[in-house]
Amino acid sequence: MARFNYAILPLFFFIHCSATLEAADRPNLLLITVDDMSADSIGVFGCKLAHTTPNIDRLADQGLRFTKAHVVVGNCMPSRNVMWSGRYPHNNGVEGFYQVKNPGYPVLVDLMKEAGYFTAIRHKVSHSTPYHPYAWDLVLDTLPDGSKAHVKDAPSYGVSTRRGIKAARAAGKPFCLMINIADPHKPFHAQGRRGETVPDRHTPSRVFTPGQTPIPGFLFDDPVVSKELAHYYASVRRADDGVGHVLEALRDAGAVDNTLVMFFSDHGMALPFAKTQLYHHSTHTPLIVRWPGVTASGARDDEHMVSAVDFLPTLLDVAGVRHPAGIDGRSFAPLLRGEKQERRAMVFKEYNENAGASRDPMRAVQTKRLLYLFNPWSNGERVMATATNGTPTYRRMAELARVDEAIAARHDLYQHRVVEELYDVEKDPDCLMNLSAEPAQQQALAGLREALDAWMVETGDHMLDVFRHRDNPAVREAYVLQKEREAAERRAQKRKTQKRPAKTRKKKRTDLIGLEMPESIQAGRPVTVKLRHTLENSLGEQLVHVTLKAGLAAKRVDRKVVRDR
Ligand SMILES: [Ca+2]
Repeated sequence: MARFNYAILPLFFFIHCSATLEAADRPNLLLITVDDMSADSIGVFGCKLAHTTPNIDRLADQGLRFTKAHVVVGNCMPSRNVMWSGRYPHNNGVEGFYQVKNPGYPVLVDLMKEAGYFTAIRHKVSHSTPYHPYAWDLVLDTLPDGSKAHVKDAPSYGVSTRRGIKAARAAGKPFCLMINIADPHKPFHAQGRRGETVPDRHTPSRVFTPGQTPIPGFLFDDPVVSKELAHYYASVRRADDGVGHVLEALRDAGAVDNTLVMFFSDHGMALPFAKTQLYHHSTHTPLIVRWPGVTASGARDDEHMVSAVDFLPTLLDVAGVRHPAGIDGRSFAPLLRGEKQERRAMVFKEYNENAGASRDPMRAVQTKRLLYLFNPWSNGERVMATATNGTPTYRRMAELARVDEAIAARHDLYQHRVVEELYDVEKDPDCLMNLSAEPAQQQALAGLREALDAWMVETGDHMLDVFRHRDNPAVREAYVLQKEREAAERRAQKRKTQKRPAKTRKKKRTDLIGLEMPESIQAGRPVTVKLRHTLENSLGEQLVHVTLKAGLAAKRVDRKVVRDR
């Protein structure tokens, strides 16, 4: 509490005076998120594999589901910060995985606390607010015996929910509970680091075999991919188990009738072309809202496009709390009541940097039919750094690219992209056919560029100028280099402040590895580096990580894990 944000106190005062509902009249809010789950992994959202999500499907049957909802960002911390600030990344400052202290704007936890709610959170605490620890009344990461709950333990999410509700009741307040389930984030159920099957004591209520799993159209049919997807879908099922435990805890507490439940995923699956991208399956989120007495059972909204930037203003409306100034989102509360809303024909999407502070900025606008992407980082040489590079599926794609022309083309696109992409997401949701050069699409393309320009102006996006000069490679490159420098400086600063005191640092061994480099290295010629190492038996098996970094920004271009043979 000592670090409470002074900058936003005047806003709180304003909100306090204008609140229209008494705390006792407000519904409880139960926000359930899953991590890295594609929308179409869920039964009611069209999963081609049966039995992945019985609990989530049941929730959808009892509430309203939005079939055209999207998150703004394809990776975790930036995506979640959009939701709980109601601001796009370029306005909330959380463009990557770094903290923003004294952000100068209130987030969900501030606003709900001020409105009289008891606020509690399970998991993803540091990713759900601009800095950590934030002002939650209670963090639910520990079990009643004081031990830390395992994030892959589905029943523990029920335990956390029970504890949160109990604490809110003891405080005499309605609750705003955010339960962030860790599945199907990597590591997938029973999947080892190299894709092998390993023991996993957190068993889902159902597992799937490689032959059963559907292969997303943006990937390719291969035993390695199929095996990885079997691990993924078992993790989807384990996430669903977690949702079941959370909803059971709510039922047991007798709180179903006065609680709004909102369910969604923070972005798509952690495989190539989904997570860390802005493609359709990267951002399509399985949004479900069950608000007893308000949402109709089994209702679906296929008409309106809603965005995660709208979550905060919507929840503020539900709770009768006045919106703070400066938010980008717009409440879709009327849609919960089954009404219609104008200006819900498109959503805007934004990506800036990955968890390793590598910058590959992109912007996108999506309508019900079309998706337009602008990728200024694409210069023909730069390789996108993404978390999905570490997957067996990616390694298999790189391997097959050497012998299979179609996979080689996909691999090249994955690594280098092109500056502009246009997809017909109605016919081609996997985004396989770039239509940006099609004469028949030029009018639609111009309209989308115009819409993106207007959004950049309206929201004060720092990419506006480069977007307007998108045909000039030098302008694009200068922008990306500038952003890479800023990210590198931020990372250096973070390392400096995170350095542990000398006494706790282990003394490094410097005598185990020797490198033999050639006397001279010529561009374009292969380089042979000899690695000599002397490993003591006591160290057991070791893996050698070889990372190739480019330029002064030390941007990672490739990384291999080498096993001693
Ligand atoms: Ca995530």
